[in-house]
Amino acid sequence: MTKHTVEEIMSQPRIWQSLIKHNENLNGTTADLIKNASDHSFGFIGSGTSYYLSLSAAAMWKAITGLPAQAIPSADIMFYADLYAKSRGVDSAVLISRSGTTSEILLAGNTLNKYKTNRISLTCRAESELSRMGEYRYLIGNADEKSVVMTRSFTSMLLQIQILASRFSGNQSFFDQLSSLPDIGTALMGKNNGLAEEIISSNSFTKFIYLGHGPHFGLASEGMLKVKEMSVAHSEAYHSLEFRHGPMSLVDKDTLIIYLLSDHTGDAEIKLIGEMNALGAKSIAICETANTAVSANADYVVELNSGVEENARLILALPILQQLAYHNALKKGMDPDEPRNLTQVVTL
Ligand code: F1P
Repeated sequence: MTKHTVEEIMSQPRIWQSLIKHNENLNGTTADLIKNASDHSFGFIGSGTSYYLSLSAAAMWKAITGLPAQAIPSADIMFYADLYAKSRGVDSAVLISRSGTTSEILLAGNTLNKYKTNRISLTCRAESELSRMGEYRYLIGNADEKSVVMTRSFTSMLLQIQILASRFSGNQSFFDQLSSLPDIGTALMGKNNGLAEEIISSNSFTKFIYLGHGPHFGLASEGMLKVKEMSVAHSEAYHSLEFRHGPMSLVDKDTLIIYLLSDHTGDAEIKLIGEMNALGAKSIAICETANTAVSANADYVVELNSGVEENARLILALPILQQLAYHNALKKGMDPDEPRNLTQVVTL
């Protein structure tokens, strides 16, 4: 069995560090983009993992820049372009794709070109069609993966968008907080080393539920996709309190619920942990710091202790989500590097 997936997961702080270093100074591309798009409404567009990345990116972008923003699945641009085109929606579109060759993102980019939308391409693969598309182009070559399943490409492309948000808003403090993530990530992965394996090996989960609000919903969706792709598990993602409105009927003793706790929901999400545990679920709470209520209710707690604001620390939650998926695959005798039914690139 190859080891691409685990190596790519573990390499994330190093890749983040090189990205931060590359962006230490405001580069010409970004300076020009800011000049032309400082009052634009933004669309963040992608497929699969890159769409889930867009969900978190759009929420973060609105909070940090104050500009309107929305996440759009690439195929929606193909079929409903007029809903999103310049006159009624996005002035600038960030086209996100690790491979840069996914059919839907390329079709979306070509469609938006007809509407004269300002296009910003973001990919991990040089020489890909997307890397040559758009009025502004960003390439994070060392975040690419050999694996089918995206891990470091997700966190690195999201970090690149966070860096852009700091430049758009002239918020050096936000950039400085982002700059601390590689060291914090390294420490976190060291501290939590073995935790995902312990959680998976000491339980027999058949259902995985990921919950989060605001910028955390995109992360929850990505965690859901990882365990599905790597281990063919039944997994679902919801905005946390939405789970009570019907989907909680699924909860039983074989259910693991992962809560990506927000700074904004007060006790509401913590109360939900207790309610779902009472139905038999086990719970992992991922939070900045665990208060007594979180510690009393959650079976497992992952404290980020980042010291940075909510929209700066988003990517820190990903390694544990990726490792849960990885170890669930190994427990089921599957090879995370060879996920069932999947290919690295989806072409129509
Ligand atoms: C998007 C994607 C991935 C999925 C698989 C196939 O790729 O759908 O989300 O895990 O790798 O491709 P991309 O457009 O970001 O290259």
